Amino acid sequence: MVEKTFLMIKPDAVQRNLIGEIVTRFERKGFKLVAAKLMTISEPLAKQHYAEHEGKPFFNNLVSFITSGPVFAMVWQGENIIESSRKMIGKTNPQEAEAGTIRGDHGIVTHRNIIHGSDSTESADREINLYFSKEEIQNYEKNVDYWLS
Ligand code: RTP
Ligand code: MG
Repeated sequence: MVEKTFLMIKPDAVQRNLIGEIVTRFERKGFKLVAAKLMTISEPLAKQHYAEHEGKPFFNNLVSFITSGPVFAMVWQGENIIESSRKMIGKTNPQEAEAGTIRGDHGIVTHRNIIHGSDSTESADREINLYFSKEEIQNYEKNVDYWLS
């Protein structure tokens, strides 16, 4: 099934010049970028985004980290992309994430783990709507051969 998911390059990876590296992985995989923006998340938006973790010991640090600098928010589209992108991202703790995954290849600590990805169709819908208006999401076909001639 063709799905959309919300992926967000976190402030640590923006600072470390990893936007291009990460976007390239999803492009090479064959997924389609349908929305993107560099933005700074407000505290209320951060709390809404991570509402499921409210009250947990790491919640306050998570909110201050995610609001500490620009993030690169994106919507990607593709077959089974929600599960597939979570696999490409790897486990929450980069030290447990397999080599070859984004967190496994580029991260060291859980509190600075490079990228966020929606974990279900419900979270994908919710998160896409939190960050993007309908007008900001593109609906387009790709035809590489056309643009090469
Ligand atoms: P994310 O939502 O950011 O994509 O990460 P995730 O699904 O892999 O992990 P999740 O359980 O949703 O946790 C959200 C973020 O909270 C931080 N965290 N710290 N035990 C801890 O110290 C702990 N557990 C989670 C991580 O930064 C994680 O990405
Ligand atoms: Mg999560």
